[in-house]
Amino acid sequence: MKQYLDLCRHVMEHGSFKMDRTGTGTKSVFGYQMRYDLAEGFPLLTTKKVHLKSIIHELLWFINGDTNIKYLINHGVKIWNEWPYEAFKKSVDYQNETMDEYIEKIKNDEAFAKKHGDLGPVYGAQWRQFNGVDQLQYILDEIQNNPDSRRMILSAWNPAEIKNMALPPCHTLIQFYVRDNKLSLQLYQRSADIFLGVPFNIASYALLLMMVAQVTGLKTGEFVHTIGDAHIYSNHFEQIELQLSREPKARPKMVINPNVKSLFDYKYEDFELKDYHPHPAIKGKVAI
Ligand code: DHF
Ligand code: TMP
Repeated sequence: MKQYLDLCRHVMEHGSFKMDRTGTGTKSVFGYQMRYDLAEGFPLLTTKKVHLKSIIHELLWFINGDTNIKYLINHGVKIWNEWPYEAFKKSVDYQNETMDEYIEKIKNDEAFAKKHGDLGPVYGAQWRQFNGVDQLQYILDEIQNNPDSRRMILSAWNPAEIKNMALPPCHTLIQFYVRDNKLSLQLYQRSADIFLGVPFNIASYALLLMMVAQVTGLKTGEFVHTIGDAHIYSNHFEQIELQLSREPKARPKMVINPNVKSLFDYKYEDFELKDYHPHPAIKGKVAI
């Protein structure tokens, strides 16, 4: 996708060195915006293979209001493992378990999972019960009853609860917009790991937009992606350059089971990706 490659090029060329919380070091710019018209296909990167299964399960997990990694682990999704494991290592129950042993315990021991698999009140909790408010239901009601509204906002950033979260939300705020029977969504992402997080974030919010459009009877418009600190970690430069050297392929298509009528009824099997022919996957370390 040209938009993503332009972002990579922009940060590689114009980013300034900036140290960060993880001690890795980044090239960073402040403030950047991309637009994806969903009529042109599903915005999943083709310059590396992206693991869509993780993205779909993570999104269903958010929508269900879940914040425990047990659901993800049960479905073979590993992307959130590091953060609760780091918290577990600091707890009194830690007895030098490796990551694999920790994951086995989450799988097999209900009480252990409850105590040590939760990320705190992260996305799912805020989406469904921000101080008691079901923000997703509010958005659905507003789109149906008051589509011209300029108040269709969902915030994951809950200042009073940040201290209880394993990682403060990176995708902090979204706004919906309806015009000419088309639904658009804009994301404000405060902090963006361009190599690892961003390909997931683009596909995830594009999918959420399609899912909400289907259940509200609207067509899909644009996904607008606005970023605060847009950074490439110093140990991802090679991976980014490799992608810049690759020729992007045509965008794949996402087909969603048209029989689903409620946002809360979607299942993994309701999604089918077609015509995805990406370049090979590229590995990179995640900064913890
Ligand atoms: N921390 C940092 N430093 N960067 C992130 O992107 C990030 N993302 C988080 C939590 N903390 C983070 C949640 N999202 C991967 C992708 C997204 C994600 C976390 C991790 C990741 O490791 N992706 C690999 C493996 C994919 C897979 O196993 O499915 C990739 O190659 O895309
Ligand atoms: P920070 O809390 O210090 O900003 O660190 C969070 C890191 O995770 C940062 O590199 C951004 C990245 N990130 C994403 O890019 N997308 C995501 O969805 C998540 C959860 C994190």
